[in-house]
Amino acid sequence: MRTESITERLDAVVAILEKHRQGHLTNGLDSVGTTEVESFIEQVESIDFDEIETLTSSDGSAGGIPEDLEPAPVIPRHPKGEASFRSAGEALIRQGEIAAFTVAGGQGTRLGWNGPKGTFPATPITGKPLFRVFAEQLNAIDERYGIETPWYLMTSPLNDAATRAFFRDNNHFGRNPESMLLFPQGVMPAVDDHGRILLEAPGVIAVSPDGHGGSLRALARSGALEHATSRGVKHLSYFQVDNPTVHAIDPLFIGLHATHPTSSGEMSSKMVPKVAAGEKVGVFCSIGGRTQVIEYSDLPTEQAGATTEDGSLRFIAGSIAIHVLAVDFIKRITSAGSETAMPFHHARKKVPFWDPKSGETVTPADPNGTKFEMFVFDALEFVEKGLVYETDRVEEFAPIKNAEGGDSAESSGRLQTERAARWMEAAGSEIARNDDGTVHGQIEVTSETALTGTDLVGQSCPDFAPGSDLVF
Ligand code: UD2
Repeated sequence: MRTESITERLDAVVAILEKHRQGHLTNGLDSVGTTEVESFIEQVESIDFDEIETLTSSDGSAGGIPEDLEPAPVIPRHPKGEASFRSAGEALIRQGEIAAFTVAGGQGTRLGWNGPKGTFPATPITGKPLFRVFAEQLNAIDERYGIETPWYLMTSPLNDAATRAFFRDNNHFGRNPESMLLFPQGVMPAVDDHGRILLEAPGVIAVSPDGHGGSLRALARSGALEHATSRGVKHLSYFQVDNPTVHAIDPLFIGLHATHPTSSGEMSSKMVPKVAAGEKVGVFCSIGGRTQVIEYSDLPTEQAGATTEDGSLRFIAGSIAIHVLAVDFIKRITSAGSETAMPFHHARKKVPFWDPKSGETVTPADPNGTKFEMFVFDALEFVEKGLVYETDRVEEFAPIKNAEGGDSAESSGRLQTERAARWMEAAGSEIARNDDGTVHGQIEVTSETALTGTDLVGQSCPDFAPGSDLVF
């Protein structure tokens, strides 16, 4: 229990602010109540001002693209020894060494959905929310391997309560709540162009989530890594909340990560070949022999468009933000005093702020501030041998990011149907297709029925009447 009075704590906080030339943050504090003052004190106490000073004294550029940039080596689909790598992955799953890890702390601004993104209806016919899609996959995995897969779910302070309520209201979609750990990610203050932290309202500092890269330190701070260790979990299968076709736990990928000679078993990633030079996905590269991702916005147009002799893109390995990370690796790079701190990226944004002169909140028309975010793929820099494995876009990349157009619920729904149709066709079913090759109708295959196309082979699939909605 704290023994200092609120006045003493406030005095200490004011001194810190003055020292770091952030004294303006106390503007308007005399107009708010004691509870608000206390929460202001807590906000200030949680800020690492030295970190902010370091960040604001640089422009955030990574120092340009290195000259020795090469495409990263990629393990192709159906690699040599596929069956034995899959068995190795299955053995790890069966031994309880694998947990699922979903990052769901994003604000989902582009989607325009009023609630956590994981509550968004994602499947084309029954409109199952994203969280349910993942929970059902894990239920099927548990059933198949006779285990209870721990599920770590990172929220943000902005959507944590709503996410918890959603799971509670839906009986955790059949998951044991004790095997689920929800925890909020950290936040970072937003600054103006002079490095001054912005106020959202009197006594309220403008903060935003610290990026999906913040998930690694959030795993450490929340006790999730200890939870994992105490259950014998060695690796986390990492995926984003926006992709309903992700294979939440993929035996082959896990087996490659843990046992392939070109992997150090620390962090592995999936890629799909980019469809166009300008596609908005990070690209796997090799720098000084280490695998890394260059974000699409940082890859110069010249390199993004460069082609090989056969005309395909030279930097073709698009990151779909699916990784497996070893628990020990995350511990190592997040431990106190670690020299492997991940960098922050600077993003110029429109940040609404409270103006003490007018006493009003201003919503700027143009970017007025900088937010700081970490990216999880920057952890690759600390990986000795980072394996990249190619997967098929239809098979597992149908993200929902936008309200309409590309990467929307509609485009994702079409991909989900296409995947189901391919699975059924491979199992011998007839699927009616339109002249342009798209499926004439919609199909949803539940995880209980099949986790992959192979699971359908030998099952009798129902008939698919052209133009119908088929769920099975
Ligand atoms: C991300 C990748 C991009 C590509 C694409 C694939 C970055 C910077 N870009 O693009 O290279 O792989 O995904 O779909 O990663 N999130 C949090 N907390 C945060 C910010 C994000 O949990 O503070 C989660 C968010 O809920 C979502 C995911 O991270 O699940 C992706 O975030 P995004 O939508 O900002 O990334 P995007 O689509 O620009």
